Amino acid sequence: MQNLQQLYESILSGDAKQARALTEQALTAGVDPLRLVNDFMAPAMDEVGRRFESNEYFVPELLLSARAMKSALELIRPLLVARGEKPTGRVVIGTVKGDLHDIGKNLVAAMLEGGGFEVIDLGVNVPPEKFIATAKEKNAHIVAMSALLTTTMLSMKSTIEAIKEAGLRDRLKVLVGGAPITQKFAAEIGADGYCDNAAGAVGLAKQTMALLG
Ligand code: B1M
Repeated sequence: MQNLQQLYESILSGDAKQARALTEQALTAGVDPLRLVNDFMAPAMDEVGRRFESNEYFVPELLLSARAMKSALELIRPLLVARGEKPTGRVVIGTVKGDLHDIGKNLVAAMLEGGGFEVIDLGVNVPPEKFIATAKEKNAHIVAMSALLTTTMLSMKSTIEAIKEAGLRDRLKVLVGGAPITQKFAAEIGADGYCDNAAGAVGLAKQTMALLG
């Protein structure tokens, strides 16, 4: 569909107004919101990353594309959330300390809500003590962490260690994700699960709830 390819282009060029208008048109025409994300919006952000890496784009372009992506996602998020059924469990989610990337984390949060979870979103740059205090206060079943930088992914390890020290490790499960994270890294730091996309996070969280009994 011509318009959907334009959606990809508008995010790539950082045109928030056009990205939002095209998203609105596509949703009105009945296009599945997840298809918009997976087939056009996320690939556009991948291309933005590739251009950044090869010095074709710099931080201002990154910011413009992120703004266009967020603007389009504002229309999609409520639709993903509305798919939800009864609460399946309570998840505390955040992007780890030192990391300000939140587009993927927001998608995961929306999908989890849509999958029936109660989600407490702590935002970005979340230190271990904030994950712990909130998990305790809200009696969370799952702590989900996102990291996009190779330098901040190590915060996941320190958060898991802090959860252990706080005596909460037996009471809750820890899930991790984000572009630089792998299954191997997740296992090394002692996480209970990893997945590489927002839709997969729902299945993973449901399987994890089953383990809690
Ligand atoms: Co930055 N950035 N960035 N950035 N940025 C990356 C991550 C980078 C790979 C770009 C590149 O060089 N190719 C690179 C990291 C390199 C590295 O670590 N080795 C990078 C860099 C270097 C930086 C800065 C250091 C740049 C600078 O200032 N010199 C800086 C760091 C700031 C900080 O965090 N302290 C920085 C800043 C920014 C912006 C603020 C400009 C902006 C973020 C805006 C925002 O999020 N509000 C930004 C952006 C947009 C990107 C790229 C281009 C796109 C990220 C994105 O939104 N992807 C990114 C390149 C890339 O990833 N291709 C890049 C789309 C999103 C849907 O995917 O977040 O991967 P993602 O989420 C997926 C999955 O990973 C998974 O599900 C999501 C949906 O399917 N998932 C989970 C994510 N979290 C999960 C948690 C789970 C489960 C699954 O829990 C269970």
